[in-house]
Amino acid sequence: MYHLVKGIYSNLTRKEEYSVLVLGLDNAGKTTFLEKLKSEYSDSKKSLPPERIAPTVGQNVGYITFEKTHLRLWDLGGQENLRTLWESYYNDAHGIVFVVDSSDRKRLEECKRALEIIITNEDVEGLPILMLANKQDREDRLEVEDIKEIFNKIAERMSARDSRVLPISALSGDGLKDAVEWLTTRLVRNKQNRPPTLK
Ligand code: G3D
Ligand code: MG
Repeated sequence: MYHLVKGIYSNLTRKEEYSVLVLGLDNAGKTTFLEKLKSEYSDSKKSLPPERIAPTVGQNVGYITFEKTHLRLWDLGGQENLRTLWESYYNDAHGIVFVVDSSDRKRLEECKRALEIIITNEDVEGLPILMLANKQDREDRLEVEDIKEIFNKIAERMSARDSRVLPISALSGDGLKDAVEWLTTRLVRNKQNRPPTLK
């Protein structure tokens, strides 16, 4: 009886969890984005203040809960020599967030190439992809419309899948809620193709 009740209880309390990869060039703001998310949506609300964030070597993992959807976010190092490691995470991922530094015009080409490499990988097929035009608080930023235009050509190749470009400031938190809302809706919608992990 104990085991039966315990079984039923753990079935009822099991959590569905989605894994999201936070990718983008180094210095795009991936770690700042993850820490800001943690400070607003994780249970413990523990996060690093911006001045303590160092360049990421390896990975940071953060858990957040947004309107009953549980996300495990992987912030992977973005330096060129670390990008080849991203591939090994694709199979277990449910969605991708690609962070762009809107104020870094010089690296937009590199950024496009990095995104192209991701979306042409067959393990990523069908996954929702959210592109974040970050650092929108900076005066020298490109507007989100300009970023959209640049990435539209790539997005055309993602025909059947959900993709979106949204403006944010990971530093101030502006746009964060819209981003998480868009993402969680798409992850749940894509549940049949990539079922969440049960915890
Ligand atoms: P990464 O993890 O993608 O490599 P980081 O990037 O999160 O380490 O951020 C790189 C730098 O960009 C940091 O500045 C960080 O404060 C800054 N940054 C991140 N997001 C924003 C944003 O929305 N607005 C502004 N203005 N700056 C941002 P430092 O000076 O510490 O290198
Ligand atoms: Mg980092």
